[in-house]
Parts: sequence; C-alpha cells; structure tokens
Amino acid sequence: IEELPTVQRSSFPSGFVFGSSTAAYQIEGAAREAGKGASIWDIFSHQPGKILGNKTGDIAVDHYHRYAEDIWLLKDLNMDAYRFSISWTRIFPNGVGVVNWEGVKYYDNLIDHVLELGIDPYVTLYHWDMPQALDNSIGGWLSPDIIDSFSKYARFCFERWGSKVKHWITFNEIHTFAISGYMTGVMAPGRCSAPVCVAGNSDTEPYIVAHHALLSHAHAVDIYRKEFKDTQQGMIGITTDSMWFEPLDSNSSSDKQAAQEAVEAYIGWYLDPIFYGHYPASMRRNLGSNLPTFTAEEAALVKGSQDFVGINHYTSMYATFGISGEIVKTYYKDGVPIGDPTPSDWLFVVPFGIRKLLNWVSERYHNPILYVTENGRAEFNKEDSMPIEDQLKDPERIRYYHDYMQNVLLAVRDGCDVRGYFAWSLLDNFEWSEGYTVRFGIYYVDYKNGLARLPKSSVFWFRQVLRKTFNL
Ligand code: PNW
Repeated sequence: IEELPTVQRSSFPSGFVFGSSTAAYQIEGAAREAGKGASIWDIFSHQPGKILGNKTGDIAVDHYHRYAEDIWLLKDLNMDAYRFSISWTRIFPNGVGVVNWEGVKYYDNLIDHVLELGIDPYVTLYHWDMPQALDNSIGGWLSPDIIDSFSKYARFCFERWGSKVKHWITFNEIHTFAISGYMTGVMAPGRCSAPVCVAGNSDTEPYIVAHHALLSHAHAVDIYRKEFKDTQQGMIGITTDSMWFEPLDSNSSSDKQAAQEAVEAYIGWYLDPIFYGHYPASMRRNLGSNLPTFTAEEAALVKGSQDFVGINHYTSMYATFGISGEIVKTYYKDGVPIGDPTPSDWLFVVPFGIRKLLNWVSERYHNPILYVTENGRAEFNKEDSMPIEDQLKDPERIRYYHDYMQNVLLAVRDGCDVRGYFAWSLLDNFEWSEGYTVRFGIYYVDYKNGLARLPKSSVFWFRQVLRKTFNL
C-alpha cells in the first residue's frame, strides 16, 4: 500500500506554483461598458432558452469594477498566481482594427495590481469569447482567415503586457468550444446539425474549428518566439482539458483499447499535433475525411508550439466499444457511478484520474512541463432555500481539493514535471449554460446582497495548506 503524502505546500517541490483561475466572461460583467464590443457569448446568452434561468454575463460578479478587492481575496488564500483571461472585444471591439484604449487600460490596471501584491499573472488569450463581428463576417473559427485576426490580437497583448506577464496561454480548452459550440450546440455560437440547431454540421464543423484554433495557437506562439521571447523571457503554452477514461471492464483488452482511444480523441486531438505534427492515428481512422490535415508547412509550425501544457481536469468516465465500433463513454458500471456524483451532471469525483492523466500525458509526450490550470467542483446554488451560514460550509469542496491535490503530488513523485496547480474558481460565477445555478467558487458571491464576497470553509482550508512555513 502506497503511503499518501500530506497535502500542504511543503510537500510539493520548492517553487511549485499555487493559484486560482477565472475567465473574463464568467466574472467581469460590464458587458456593454467602457467601449467593449459584443462577443458571441454576449449574443448567445441573450437568446431565450440557452442559459438556465435565461441569465447572462452582463453583470456576472462585477469583477470589472471589483478586481482590486478580488485580487486581495486571492492573496488572502496564500496563493502565488492568478490565471485570468483577456476579453478580446475589450481590446478590439470588432475583433480587428480599432483599439479600445479604455479596455487596454483596464488590463493595465489589473495586471499592475496583481504584480503589486506579489502575484504572478498567467494570462489566457481566448476563453471562448469570439468577437461577434468576426463571427458575423467570416464565421469565426470556421474560417482560416481567423488566424490573421487572432495573431494581431495576440501580438498586441504580447507587446503591451509581455514585460509583465511571463506565462501566456493561447487557448482555454479548444475541445470544449469545438464540441459544445459546434457539435451539441449548447454553448456559443450554438451551432450543430439540424433539426436541433438552426445552422451547423456536427460531423465536420468541430474539427474545422479546432483545426483553425490550433493553427491560430501555432501562429501566436511563433510570433511570441520571433518577436518577444528573447527580450521578455516568458513562456507560452496552451490549456487543454481532458477527462480520464478507465476501461469499462478492466480485464478486457478491447475496453482498454477503447479507453486509450477515448483519451487520444480528447487530449490527443490537440497535443498530438503540438508534439508530433499530426492528429492521432485512431482519430484519423475513426473520422476519415471529416478530420482536416495539416500541410507540411503547417505541421512544422504546429509541432513544438509549446513551452508548457496547461491541463484542466475535473472528472473521469468509463469507455468501451459500441456495436458498430464507436467509442461509448459512461459514468456507470453495473449501475454504480465511477465516483461520487456532484451537482454538475458531468462531474463525478475520481481523484486518481488526475494522476493517471498526468502520467499519460508525460509518457506520450516525453515529459513536458505541465501546469494543472483548472480543477474543482461545484455545489448547487441554494440561496433560496438555505441560510447563508450553511451555504458557506463546503466540506465536499475541501475533500475534493484535498484528494485531487494529493494525486497531483503523487504524479509529481511518479516523475511528471508538474510545476503548478490552479483551483477553479476564485469566486462563484457565471457557469455558462448552467447560469448561476451552480457555484464553483472558493469564495461565495451573494447575488442577493450586492454581490458581496464571503469566505466558504475552503478559504480557511487553502489559507492553512498554502501558508509558507520556514525551517529554522
Ligand atoms: C471548464 N469536462 O470547462 C471551463 O474552462 C470553465 O470555464 C468552467 O467554468 C469550468 O470548466 C467548470 O465547468 C470544462 O467535460 C469542460 O470534464 C469540460 C469538462 C470540464 C470542464
């Protein structure tokens, strides 16, 4: 039996980074303020029936006006780093062209404030908020022309903030916006095959979108390396999400193969091109001509386009092959869930999954630098049925963080080069199509009382675990 390490800062390698993550549309609000242009999420969330309770991120948790207070809250957790995203349309309201200096100033202030508190900014360029103007004019990620617009936006950010930001993340989870935005249609821009969606093609569009996003990523990395890296001395990478997949029957070689192919189709979809210059063989076999291919020149650009890989991980599933050879994924085996259920129907608690995923990535891609850029769980929003002092008690979240961080530590001891861990999320926020019905925050946001921030029990847990101790 393996000895389980204590979860505290001092158990991790020195210099290991602890932080928390957010995303612009989920927290900023000020959607029509200060010259910001509309993104596809501003439009999507205003379509009736798309978001639970027909809620929007118009105000969200008003981080745009409260960022200074919020960074203090992060500091109070004894955290080292803050991962947030830049809203493309605050900088370029139309996606390209005219710069909105008021938006630029906002990120100047935010980044300066983060640095003043001794916190390291990890900045994501794209957390799903495509400028609506570019979606209208060229179809957003569906068009190869998007590469040029994204490159200009990325260059602007490197130039403006690269002397202060040392960790750039081009994309958050291409997988999620490709699948949910273009296969199931539950996220912006809400495309999928008829009759479920008004427009789209679930068989082809997710792969085209992902292809153009990967190329946009590679171009941004190329720009950073050629024009900025020497003087700015930072690192650039990409954040990919992945579930872990267990074989439904752990003794079946066919199920083992299904689980392997499921991981390949999830995270290999992005990381195989980035490390090897092409999509996984299993995906090419299963998808045929629906999967685009890279030209030799593109492959050369995409290959090696990372200084580190960010991993967002929350949960695990079982995999097996269906009757026509397709990969079937399920949370249940013989009616028993793979882990404890949570309020998110996609999130079951399987702490060992993160260790196995980190090891899988380390082996397949020869030990790259990794950061866990998101991990966490939610509780239901019970503001209408429970006294506030009870809502602030979140033992399930503490247990989740403890058990997952312990498995990250075990992965480090297995030899994975994990350099940091970011908890999702600093604050309760706009959880996409779930609206405000679930709460992922370490801090509670009181939507009924002026958006006051209140500490959940996890705040005290993080503070204790992450305190800096000195050996005398
Ligand atoms: C992340 N999965 O997405 C996003 O990056 C966040 O914006 C979001 O708020 C957070 O998860 C919580 O939902 C995920 O299928 C997408 O395992 C997919 C999965 C997990 C997270």
